[in-house]
Amino acid sequence: MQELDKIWMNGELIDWADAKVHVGTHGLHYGSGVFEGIRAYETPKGSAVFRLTDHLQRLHNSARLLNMELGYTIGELRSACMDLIGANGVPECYLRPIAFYGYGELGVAATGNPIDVVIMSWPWGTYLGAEGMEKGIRAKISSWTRIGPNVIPHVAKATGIYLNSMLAVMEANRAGYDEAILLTDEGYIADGSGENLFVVKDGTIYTPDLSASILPGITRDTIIQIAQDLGYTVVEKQLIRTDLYLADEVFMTGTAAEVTPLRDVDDQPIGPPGPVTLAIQKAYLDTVRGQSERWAHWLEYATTEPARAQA
Ligand code: PPE
Repeated sequence: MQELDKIWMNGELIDWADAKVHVGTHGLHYGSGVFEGIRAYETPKGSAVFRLTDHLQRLHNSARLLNMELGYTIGELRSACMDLIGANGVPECYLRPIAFYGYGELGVAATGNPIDVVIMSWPWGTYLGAEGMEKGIRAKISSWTRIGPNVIPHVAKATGIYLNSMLAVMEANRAGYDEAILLTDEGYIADGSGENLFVVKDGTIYTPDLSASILPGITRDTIIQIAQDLGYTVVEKQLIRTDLYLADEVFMTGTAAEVTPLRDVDDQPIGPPGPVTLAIQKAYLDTVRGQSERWAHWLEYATTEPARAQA
């Protein structure tokens, strides 16, 4: 990870090296935290954070589901993100707000533990590799089932949930694949370890509906709107693994992964990235980079004009 100058921690911008917690932190022992992943892009009008308010709204929702009082409004966190971008001077970066039950008592019930709220930022290139973005990645259905609505609320972007993702992606990587696809308890397609999934068949786009155990992805929502705008029909419904094997095109979406094509699933070839995936990938990248008037309202410009990072 490339270290930058500052981290925002509990209301203050502090030096990167000083952003520490005690080993007795509740969140470390029990995974009791919530987080976000947000990208800021360099655009012709300066650094713009993509759908920042929507991400912070999801952070608030996640916190609510873990009975966690963040102590900062969405507006305050929004200003904190902007201040951090300005302080670090890197216009194109990944932002990682995280809130967790802090140091106090140990024991599972977190009653009385303080809540620590932190925002980090650092440059993060392509999630699944530049080659993956261009040529497509290889994915494998995981032997791990996606956590379901009565296990941990999957609607929350909670830190503990990511053990599920970690096991799945490590299993896939060890077997020689780039990414894992998790199925729900009932066997329907859920999501990747860190992405939502889309299937293209006979010109129509399909994606698992929100009642499947998926994270309600902000990129997913973005892609649905962009695809409809481009004239495609998007159907949200339960999908099964053979829908992937027989698909014309499959792609994954996420803040980190952006729009990443899949070239095979479980060694069943899907082929090189197809026309629908490529059209949507281009429209998405144009949108986040401020090249699209249509979706300009999704860009929230950093208030301070950050200096370019020193090479
Ligand atoms: N599903 C999962 C399980 C997930 O983690 C993400 C985001 C998504 C779907 C897509 O959500 P959205 O970013 O709102 O479109 N994964 C984040 C974390 C990745 C990581 O490795 O850390 C991300 O993309 O930032």
